[in-house]
Amino acid sequence: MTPAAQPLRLSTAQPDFESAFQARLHWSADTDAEVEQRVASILADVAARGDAAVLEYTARFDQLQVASMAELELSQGELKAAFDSLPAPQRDALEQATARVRTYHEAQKRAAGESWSYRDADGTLLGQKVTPLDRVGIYVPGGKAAYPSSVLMNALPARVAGVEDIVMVVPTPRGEKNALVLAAAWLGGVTRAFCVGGAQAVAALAYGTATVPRVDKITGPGNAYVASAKRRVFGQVGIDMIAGPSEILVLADGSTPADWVAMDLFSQAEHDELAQSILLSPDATYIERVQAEIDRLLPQMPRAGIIARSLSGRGALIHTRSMEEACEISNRIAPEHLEIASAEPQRWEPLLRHAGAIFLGAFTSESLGDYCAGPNHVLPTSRTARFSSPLGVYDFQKRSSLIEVSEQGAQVLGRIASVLAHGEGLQAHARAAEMRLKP
Ligand code: HSO
Ligand code: ZN
Repeated sequence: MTPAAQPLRLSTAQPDFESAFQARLHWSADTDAEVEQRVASILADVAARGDAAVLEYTARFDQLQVASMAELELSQGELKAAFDSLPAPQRDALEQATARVRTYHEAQKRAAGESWSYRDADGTLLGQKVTPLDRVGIYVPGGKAAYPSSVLMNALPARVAGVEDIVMVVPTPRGEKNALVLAAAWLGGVTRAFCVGGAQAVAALAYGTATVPRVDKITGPGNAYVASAKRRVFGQVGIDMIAGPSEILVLADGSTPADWVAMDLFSQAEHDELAQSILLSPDATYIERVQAEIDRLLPQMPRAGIIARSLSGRGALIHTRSMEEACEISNRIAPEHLEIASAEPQRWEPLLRHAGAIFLGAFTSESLGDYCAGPNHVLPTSRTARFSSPLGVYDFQKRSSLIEVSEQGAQVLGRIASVLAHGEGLQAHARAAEMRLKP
């Protein structure tokens, strides 16, 4: 028997809307003290003993026992062989997704990732030089959350940014490799790959071992151990973000077929029992139709249990007074994925400010964005879209300021700097500026 999926029903007109709405949104990434302590000790151990510690943890947690780290490395030949072994439709789909995601990120680099400079009237040059990181690590989860699409979404922007070394780590319990993940690594331009996971993999990337090269930044999702390890190594290396459960919010004016919207709500719910799917609509009968489609479609879904628990535990169908009010509520939620299921998406898009990705119109299913439209599917979750952005080329670049002061410029800047340096009591600063003044 399929459990029922009953998202919370709310109406913005009900007197206790605000408290019920807040309670439903609440999600906390509370860290578990025991996880924290175990991760701290794994990190310290890998820092001290390197490969030997990584091998021991891999044997213990992944039941994968080998004599040396070299045996846990996947060669380029193995990655390519995995790609070649796929059925043609999977090979083609991965190649097409790769091409589209690469094209999108190339455009992103041209628009927002290039160096720039200008010259003052006195010939002083000021600007910013953009350079790629030298080496990055990509964490790829194993087991039920092993997503080849995520390998592409992490590796391709790094590649487009110009990162030379992309080191992938992937837990491989009992040595069972996922051919699609290895194939995506091959297409994504991963340069080295290791069958290692968990906090020990994050430690190996952050500190380096005799075999695993030390990286400058670690990206990619993982379980509570991986998230904790990423938080702890932050500062020694960069990290991308700590992702929470997936979210989708659909803003509907009633014009998109109700079964399409029901399935879009399922698509994020099936990721995780803690995923959040929300529908906002001013059309009460449409909300009833979506609930009816949820009931009709759910028994057909292999992951019905996860979907039902996600929708009943965290989902909501919210009746609003208008589309304008629905947009305001959406901004307060700042969802990871926002679908505008409307006949006039362009009318509402300008009202929507906080979302990881915005999908316009009935044909733009969120799932197309997860795989192949082009934009990145690594997006800010848990309301962080208020202040952060999708993973992009810019996450694999850094910026250096450029300053070339002309002799003439030094006369103007020298006087200003000298006054301010004396004010701060810093004589050497003042003298360095004054020495370049013409008498
Ligand atoms: N929706 C997920 C990404 C994903 N979906 C991977 C399918 N595969 C987080 O945005
Ligand atoms: Zn997804």
